[in-house]
Amino acid sequence: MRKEDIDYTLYLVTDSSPAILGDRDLNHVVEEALEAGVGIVQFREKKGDTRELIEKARALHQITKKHNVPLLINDRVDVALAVGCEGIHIGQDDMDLATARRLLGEDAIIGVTVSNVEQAIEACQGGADYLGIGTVYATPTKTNTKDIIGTAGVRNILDHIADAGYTTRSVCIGGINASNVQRVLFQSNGIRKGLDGVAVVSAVVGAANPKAAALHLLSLLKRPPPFSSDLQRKSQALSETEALKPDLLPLIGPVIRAVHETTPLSHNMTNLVVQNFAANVALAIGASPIMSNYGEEAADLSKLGGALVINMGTVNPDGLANYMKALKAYNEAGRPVVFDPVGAGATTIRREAVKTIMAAGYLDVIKGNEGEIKTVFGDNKEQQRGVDSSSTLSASDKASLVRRLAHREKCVVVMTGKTDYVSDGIFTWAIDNGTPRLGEVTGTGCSLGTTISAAIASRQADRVTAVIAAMLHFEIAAELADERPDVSGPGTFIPAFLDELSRIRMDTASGNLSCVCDIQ
Ligand code: 3NM
Ligand code: MG
Repeated sequence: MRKEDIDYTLYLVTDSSPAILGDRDLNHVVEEALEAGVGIVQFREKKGDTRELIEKARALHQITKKHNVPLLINDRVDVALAVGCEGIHIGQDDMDLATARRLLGEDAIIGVTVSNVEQAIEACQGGADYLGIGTVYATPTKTNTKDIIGTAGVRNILDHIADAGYTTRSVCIGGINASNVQRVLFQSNGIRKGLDGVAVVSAVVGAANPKAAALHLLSLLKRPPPFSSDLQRKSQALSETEALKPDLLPLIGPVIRAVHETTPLSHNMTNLVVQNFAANVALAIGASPIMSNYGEEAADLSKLGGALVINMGTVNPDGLANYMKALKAYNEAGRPVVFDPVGAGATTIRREAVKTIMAAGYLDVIKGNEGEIKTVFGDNKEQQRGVDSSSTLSASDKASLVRRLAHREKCVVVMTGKTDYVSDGIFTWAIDNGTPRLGEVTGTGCSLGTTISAAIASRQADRVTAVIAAMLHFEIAAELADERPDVSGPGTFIPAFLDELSRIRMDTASGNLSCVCDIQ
């Protein structure tokens, strides 16, 4: 088989430890995985005498040859030579690439494990046939991993090797399974270079039915994830430099009208302080609110065509477990999720909660103030440069931070403040609507999350337009309320604000909206 014909989509790495393989037979597991469509197999055995390893590898090679799929040996060049299989996979502590290449020859497939940009460039330069990029997520299968790099780390590596002109094939590894594979692929892919596939151990070797597990993974790998629609379309259609920023203003009214006409469910997992206010805001804009913090309920609620708000306002261990359940349910249903990392940087617990939530699922919108967005951004070492958490950022730094986070997470990011910044990772908008009065009453930030959730539920195919429409609706209502003669302070502001939200909705629905949107 020619090297360029190798199908890396689903790459199987073996493990014979009882914790993963159990009492299954490894040859049988590999055979089943091959029947399902695995395109490359690595025999990875960290224990055992050389003779035994060669025997096992020979048996596996008979099986992989039948399926015309390459077999690689982890680390052991001698075993690969003895068996005459197609190649090896080496880690950073194994034999160096140049020596391995000299011993095995040009035709051998040699893959290299890399976890940072330097290692990746070196491996590409040295003529590796593919990169195994990891560790994506902490995994019980390999506990001595040095770096957990997440999808942001994978993407950073892909961007750098593409910039350096390499087209080396690549897979990622570490904690990949059916619940995260689509998101991992989607969020890892750089603009110019994507992954060729994913490598798994336990998701297939440890599955009760390895064939069914491999088939399921392949079916997920081959179809676009439910949350990718608009961003994927955009990043394919636009090159960063040529594109003109779209004018969203004509699209704002239709979003407000769509909420009015479809009455989308806004499922809020939020804190006690703001539940009542957020529910009233939802009603005022024409949405249907449900305030449910019970994760078990989310599976049913996610099927009702709405969107979820995860508001970390009063996070606790039970709450966190509930968020994760709901996030999973909404991701599986392909319905949008808005994340409001309230007080993200304030405590160690909250910083950890942000990481846990971000690793647990795909978030369509991340909305926070400057400090919160900085915290959400900051857990990526490579990208933290230039972002000093104690400083207040300049306008252009804010815009850039929001764009980079949206680009990294492939989602929409909102940074609220006197000027709000919104980005889809490609373009960034600045919104100057709103009034300081919003800061004088509690729950306005949280109910903005609710407003966004309703808009995005109605307009999932164009998330950034939905988000901006929601923000303009919300902030212009606040301006109009604040200007009213009957409003003299925070107390009178609240009912006037709810009235204006509702009035804008009704005026828009009847085609009579006229207001000044301060957006660029
Ligand atoms: N290499 P699972 S992580 C073999 O980071 C291996 O280089 C890794 O197992 C790396 O799919 C890993 O069960 C184990 O999480 C992956
Ligand atoms: Mg190794």
